Amino acid sequence: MKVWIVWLPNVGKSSLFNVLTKSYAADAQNFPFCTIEPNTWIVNVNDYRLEALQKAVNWIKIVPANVEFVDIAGIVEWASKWEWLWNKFLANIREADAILQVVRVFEDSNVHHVSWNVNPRRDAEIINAELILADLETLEKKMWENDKKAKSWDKEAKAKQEIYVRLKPHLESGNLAITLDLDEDEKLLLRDLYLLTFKPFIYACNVGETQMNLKEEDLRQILGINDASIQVMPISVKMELDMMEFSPEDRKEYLESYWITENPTDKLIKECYDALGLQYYFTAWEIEVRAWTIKKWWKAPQAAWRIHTDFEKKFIKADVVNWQDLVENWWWSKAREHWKVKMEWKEYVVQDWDVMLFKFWG
Ligand SMILES: Nc1nc2c(ncn2[C@@H]2O[C@H](COP(=O)(O)OP(=O)(O)OP(=O)(O)O)[C@@H](O)[C@H]2O)c(=O)[nH]1
Ligand SMILES: [Mg+2]
Repeated sequence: MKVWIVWLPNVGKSSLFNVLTKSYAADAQNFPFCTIEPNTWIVNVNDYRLEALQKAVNWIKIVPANVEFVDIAGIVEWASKWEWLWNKFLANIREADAILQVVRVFEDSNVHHVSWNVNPRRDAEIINAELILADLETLEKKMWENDKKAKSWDKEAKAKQEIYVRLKPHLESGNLAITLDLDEDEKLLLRDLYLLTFKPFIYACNVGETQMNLKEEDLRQILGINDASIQVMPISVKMELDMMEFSPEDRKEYLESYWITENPTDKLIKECYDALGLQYYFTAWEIEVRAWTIKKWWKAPQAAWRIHTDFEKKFIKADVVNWQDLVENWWWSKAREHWKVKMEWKEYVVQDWDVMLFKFWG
């Protein structure tokens, strides 16, 4: 699962990439188009619950979930007219499972802005207009092909045609495909277009240190984004860069001096992970405490499949305990004694706080 970091040039995309990956893998310098070739890195989804479980049961190893980030070249107004750069961008970004937009909100006259002044709402409109234009082009091509099929009474093509006809004016009025009102079946029919604005978006507002306490509503207002399905959060890349070499304790103290209690990078990584429609459950057995990535709403046998493909068919039942109950009781047997472990069957929908132990045939 890949999250692409997108926005105008010189806004801090590569710096954010370095911060998220705790590396200096991406070249981040003070000039536009510093990045041309994509940088890719797999990042752990840190979760305090894994550490709590590890401490409680005293096992050696933690295996967290992970997510892949890709840092790319900036896009500019009329990017679609710069053919070589634009085609490269499009060919790559279609692979993205979610798009992380890094918005420049911080003021710093030493850092050049491609539009000369800081105006997040205008910039958001520029970026979205380019993405929407690309989608319109894709849609128009597809409509043309699909109309031919629809004429020959292809049922699916007919259904698609109806959706396309609604989508076109929606995009033309400057709206993202993801904000079109569609039911689940209709959404499935749109999937094969790989539209850029149909992917989940997360806005990371790169703010100055003193703006870290801006609320989500304030940021939404600054950006002019009302849709609740689009995540918006602040991060100060500069502050994060300053903390790169800090110990966890120093980092905590530094953040607290700005009244920040939650680790902003961990929070952003988790937001991206959530936006991908993913969640995890835990296993805590033998030598390791581990987070297993599954899709939201997966049932117990599918969750078992993540561990081994055979396990879905061989699934009998699962012992399920809330991570906190396992931590408080220090061990499965104690948790059982206190009636904290439930037995669940095939239809059980796995929850984000579950620690699971599966029983199989054979
Ligand atoms: N003051 C300040 N400067 C920042 C911040 N984030 C990034 N910068 C600076 O902005 C400049 C550009 O940063 P990059 O991370 O290279 O930006 P980019 O978006 O990857 O740029 P391109 O690859 O050219 O599109 C660098 O000089 C950074 O040090 C920030 O939060 N505050
Ligand atoms: Mg860059």
